[in-house]
Amino acid sequence: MTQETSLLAFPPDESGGEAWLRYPRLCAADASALQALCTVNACPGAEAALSELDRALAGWGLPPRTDGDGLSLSLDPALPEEGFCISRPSPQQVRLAGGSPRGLLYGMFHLLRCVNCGLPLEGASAPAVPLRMINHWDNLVCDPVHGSIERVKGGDTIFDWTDLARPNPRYEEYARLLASVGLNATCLNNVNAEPEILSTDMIRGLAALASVFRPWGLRIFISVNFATPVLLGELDTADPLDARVQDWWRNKADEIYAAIPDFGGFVVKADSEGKPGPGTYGRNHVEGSACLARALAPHGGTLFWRTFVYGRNLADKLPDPKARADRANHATHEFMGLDGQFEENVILQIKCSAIDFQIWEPVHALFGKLSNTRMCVEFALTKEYSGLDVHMNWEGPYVSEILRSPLVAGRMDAVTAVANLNNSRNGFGHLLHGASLYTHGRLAWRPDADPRAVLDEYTVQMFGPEAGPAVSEMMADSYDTVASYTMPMGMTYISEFLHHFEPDPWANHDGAGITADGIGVDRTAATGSGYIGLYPPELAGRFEDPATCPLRCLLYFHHLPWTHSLPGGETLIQSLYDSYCGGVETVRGYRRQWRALHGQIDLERWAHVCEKLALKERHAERWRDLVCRFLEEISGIKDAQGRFDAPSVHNRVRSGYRQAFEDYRARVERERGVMRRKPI
Ligand code: GCW
Repeated sequence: MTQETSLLAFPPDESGGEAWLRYPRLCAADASALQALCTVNACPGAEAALSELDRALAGWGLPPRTDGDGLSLSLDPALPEEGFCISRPSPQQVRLAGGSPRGLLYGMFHLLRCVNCGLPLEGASAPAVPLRMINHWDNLVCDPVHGSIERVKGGDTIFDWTDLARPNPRYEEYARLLASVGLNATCLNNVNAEPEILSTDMIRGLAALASVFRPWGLRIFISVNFATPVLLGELDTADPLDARVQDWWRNKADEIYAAIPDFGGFVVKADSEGKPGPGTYGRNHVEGSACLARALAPHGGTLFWRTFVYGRNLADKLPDPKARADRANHATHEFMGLDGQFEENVILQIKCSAIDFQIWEPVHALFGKLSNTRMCVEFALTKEYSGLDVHMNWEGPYVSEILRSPLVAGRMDAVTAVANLNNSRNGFGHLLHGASLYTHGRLAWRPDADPRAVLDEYTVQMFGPEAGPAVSEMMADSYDTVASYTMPMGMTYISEFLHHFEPDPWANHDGAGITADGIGVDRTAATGSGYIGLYPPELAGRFEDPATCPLRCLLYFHHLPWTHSLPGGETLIQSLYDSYCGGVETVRGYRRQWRALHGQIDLERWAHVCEKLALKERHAERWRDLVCRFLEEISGIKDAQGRFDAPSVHNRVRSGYRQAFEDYRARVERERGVMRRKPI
């Protein structure tokens, strides 16, 4: 074979920007189904569904659709509003009915996915959770530390915040992508919200975006700063019990709904990490949320009130200093006494876990303490503590475990996640991190779905039926792998302060409970901070005893001596060394697995992942070397195999992060100063 012919054998290059909506030529397709999809008889309201069908037909290399009876699209009010039903009265006929135009749209995406994946077309489905959402942490103004998106590397915001109304074809692609996995709501800006999001200019821009998103069933939410009336200079207080403040929010909501009749509502981060909230005015979360919720209620709007609060003065609720010192306790104690008191249109948005998106952090105990309050579970696709966009990392097994937990399953009004979308060429920074958004949408729709089956759908659509399964194989355990060489066994927070990316155990190990005598945080009810006692008895019983506590969250719940013996007989410290070393070996294996796909995947996407995996390997080695050397130093116990005796290229982190962190702190303080200077 000449060089020329061998190059021609490669599939044509792709940017990855279409993510899973590629519609490549199909090799082993159901020919009569394809033929059926070319002649269509559609009801009104099916426009978006039809436009997606047209894209698919063109991608598959089929003739443009004509009128006919192959595929019929209809509305059936007996179906759930967002649900659909697909039947096949004969091989040449496909019937798709939706409960509404949105149901039809989701049904169309389902149909096209099934064709792409070679799955049977027939079936019915409806979402288990009404609000399926993502939260962007995009900044209106570039943050000096985070840039245009908080916690997202590898790309900038996709929204032009200087002029949201300026048309951009990417906005529609974005809405299609979200709709294709059943997401129906998006909150566009950072929960650390700038007050300008509520300016009249911005509302005009949001209205323009809403009209692009509307055909795709996507409703807009925005994050708002609790002190907006003060920060915009319009009032001298944001006290939620002050009638002027209540009027201000009512007028603002009226203004928004006049421009965006189907506006979703607000997301609020209040009294959290220096942000103002009802606490600023001596009020509680019920009073604070009611003020905004009542403004939205007449328009059918929803208020998401985040529970991510910690470090507040909880002496009244937590007299025991040990309990108070453990941040895991804070949100639960702050909110559990308020159950049943929130307005009907308030949904508490609760992070999946109590500290902050740590790897394998167990389900947040607060979920179990609320029985009369609407709830939303918040995940992070951003991988803030698990490698950002550098480390291939598919969190499906973790997300699925949380969604299936008895504290969460069947109890959520909404499921959301911090979005990892950006303006990079492939939309995610790391091409394979589209799998996170894909899985989020599919599991929000059906929380009990098998995450591995979802991953398989994604990889087949991304890489075809030949390469797809091998890619799934490589990604399936990638979350555990990241844990194994960063923070295994439920260890928390030993990365640097600022970006949570580099290992920095010397500077930051208190949160992981690392001392000369052992590792882990004692959260037991018997001797520790008492966090375990906040779980229902069955779970608490399992977590309380190190012998029954799942290994992957052992150090989250227990402080154990270095020589503690694990079920396999090895000591804790040795098994940590083995975990770090094993993790690096697994990453090397991923590189081999990916290299073996050379020629089966177009060169551009293949080379991109190759490069990312090379970075991952180097960075995994860095984690291994830095953390294991630190562990040897602090425990005084060497690795039995002497793997860290030789000098390492990885030295202690001396990167200036600390200074950058201080600068950031100073900025937060300045902002607080602004708040204080206003007469309140
Ligand atoms: O995990 C922390 C992050 C902050 C984030 C905060 C939150 C948006 O470090 O960057 O702020 O959580 O969830 O509010």
